[in-house]
Amino acid sequence: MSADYEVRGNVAVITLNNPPVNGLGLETRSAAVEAVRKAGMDPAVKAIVLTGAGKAFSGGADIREFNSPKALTEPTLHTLISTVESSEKPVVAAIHSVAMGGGLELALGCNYRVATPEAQIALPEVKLGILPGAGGTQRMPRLVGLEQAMQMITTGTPVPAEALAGTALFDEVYRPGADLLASAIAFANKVADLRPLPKVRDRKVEHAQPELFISQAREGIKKAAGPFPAPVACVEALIAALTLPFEEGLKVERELFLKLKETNESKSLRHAFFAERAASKIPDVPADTPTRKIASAAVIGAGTMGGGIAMNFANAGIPVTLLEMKQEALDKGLATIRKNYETSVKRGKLTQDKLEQRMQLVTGTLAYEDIAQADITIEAVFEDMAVKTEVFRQLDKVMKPGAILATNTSTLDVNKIAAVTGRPQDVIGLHFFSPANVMKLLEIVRGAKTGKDVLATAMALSKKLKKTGVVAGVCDGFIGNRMLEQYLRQAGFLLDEGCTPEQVDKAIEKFGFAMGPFRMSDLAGNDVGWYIRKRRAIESPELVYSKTADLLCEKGRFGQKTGAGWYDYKPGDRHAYPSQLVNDMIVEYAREQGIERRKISDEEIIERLVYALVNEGAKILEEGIALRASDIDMVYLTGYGFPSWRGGPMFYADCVGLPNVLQAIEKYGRGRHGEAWAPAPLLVRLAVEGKRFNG
Ligand code: T1G
Repeated sequence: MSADYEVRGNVAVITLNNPPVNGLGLETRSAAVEAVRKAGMDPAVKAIVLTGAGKAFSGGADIREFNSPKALTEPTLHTLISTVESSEKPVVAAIHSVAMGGGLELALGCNYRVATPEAQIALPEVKLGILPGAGGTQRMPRLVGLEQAMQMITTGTPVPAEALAGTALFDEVYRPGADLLASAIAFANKVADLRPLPKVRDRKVEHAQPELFISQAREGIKKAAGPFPAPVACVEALIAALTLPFEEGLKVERELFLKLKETNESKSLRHAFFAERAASKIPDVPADTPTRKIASAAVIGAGTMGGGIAMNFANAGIPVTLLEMKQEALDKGLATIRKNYETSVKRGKLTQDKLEQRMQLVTGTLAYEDIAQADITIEAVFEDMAVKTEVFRQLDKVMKPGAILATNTSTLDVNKIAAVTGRPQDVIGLHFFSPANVMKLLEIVRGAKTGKDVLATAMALSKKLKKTGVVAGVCDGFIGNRMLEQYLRQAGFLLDEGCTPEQVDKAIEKFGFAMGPFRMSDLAGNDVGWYIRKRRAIESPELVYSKTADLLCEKGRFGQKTGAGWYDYKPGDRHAYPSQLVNDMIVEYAREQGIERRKISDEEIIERLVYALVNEGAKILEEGIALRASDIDMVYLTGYGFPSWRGGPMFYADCVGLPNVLQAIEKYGRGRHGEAWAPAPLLVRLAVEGKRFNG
């Protein structure tokens, strides 16, 4: 948590040293200011090199300090940067690996910058709902020009240093493998006596057509920003850089930064940043738990899910074998994979070479013996316990010792599946979300006997597959689908009581969901839920549903795949057209049930759908099925299209205030099917104690 100092010849070397990414927390800032001053006072020192220890120059301001007084405790990041900028001896920033956010802004305050070619350069603050608040919006356009600066600041996308080698940002970008520190010291010696010292603030921001830039930038960002205020503020800060003197531009940037920091959007995005990283931590599985090698995989079932899962392995460079019972199904599955890749090539997201490379990694077979040596198998057959247990009996017979046997079940009991094998410690749930090669979420379902090394391996694999792995305990629906069940029950009741499918969908999509429940169900297939409700009617007859979904399926309206569902569809057109037939069916059903339909507000629709998620989430948390509230948020942010600027259902409830959520739940509990609204004891307790789900 500091900055190291040493003098080599006439050059002072200051090394930021706050693992893992040299976040510019208070201690590090203080040590760095101290070191710059020390170098300034040492007559033997003619120049200063500033660099970072370990795997980064610096990942930026320490985001963990944002909600604490430390962020504004001197020396602030501004003080550190002005200390560097006002140094009477040249300061050279030597950048490797990562220079992001405040870390890059610190480098912009130096007189010179040198870098390794692959160093990732970014001002990613916009991804946290803020903007570069330590001069980045004023200095970056002075070095790389307005358009490049706007692209980097409004998207937050990292750029390798070598891509910026031709700009004034870097005085040197060394060849791969060069010794950065030695080169930087040599550079520092070379410029030690050059005066005046170059300062970024002394450069001008130029543009051939400033007025046009301003109008186009403002117009363009409004469309791109959606509900997020930060990108719009980024443009205003850049316009200040173009139109105002440096110091005044800094003031505009500061005001915008302080405003954005307090928005719920930014708090939500910062919450998600840490939630994603927290999810990979399993309290009783130490971070250094040995993991099993995963150099090959096999997927059982070449359907939509199986094919998508196989693509994840091919994308990660892991050879994968698809196993099917019939050649026709296998051929169809392999052809679908190739077609998916061809679509990516058409969209320019994949090269033809990459397509061929990935297809080389995907093979097919009809024989279990052929997959015996795979390090992991993932079963993705029909969602039926008898079918799945038969597959696991086969796998138990043929798979090599130590192979991980995973099931992609979306609701079934992983313990029952494990019980049919002689190796329950090797069995785990890996619940991918459709389309499996696209959706980031991976629910890692821990069986009662799943080995800790298997769990650690699954979490490491989720990162390798670029998924967000979230550990769930065994229950019907794990985390996401168990909560979705209550969400869909409310959606059905809303139809009975007065809504149409499009009214419910529009309301929740206005709240920010990517897709409302009825459009989503038409996409996934209404028969999926139909099958689950039939199973539930036997297992949990007390669970009451609106019958409209069953009536829909009895008419064969399974959704897009049958050209009709809650909505009507036209061939080749995925647009959902409201269906008079379905709307009449809903009204008729309510009449038969003696339900007096009423006008229902969007607010009620949103509360009933979102608080149904929150209430069930609280039960899941209390039962220990989810390890932490932020895990539940990650499930909904990465698997169910919950609006990212609201931070997930549990974080959103925290922002609304748990007493307000509880009050609404109690109100709905006094209405029709009030039994569905029995408040979770944890929610009641936290609301009474004035606490939050997310600590
Ligand atoms: N502050 C605090 N902790 C951070 C951090 C940061 N800036 N960046 C990473 N960490 C933690 C992270 O939570 C994790 O912790 C560990 O470091 C490894 O992270 C004024 C105000 C740098 C590309 O947005 O993009 O500067 O889980 O797993 O994959 O304008 O971290 O181990 O306990 O992600 O190698 C702007 C955010 C801040 C960059 C490294 N900077 N970080 O990726 O490691 S705002 C950012 C990243 C700012 C100024 C404003 C990545 C990375 P733990 P990791 P990685």
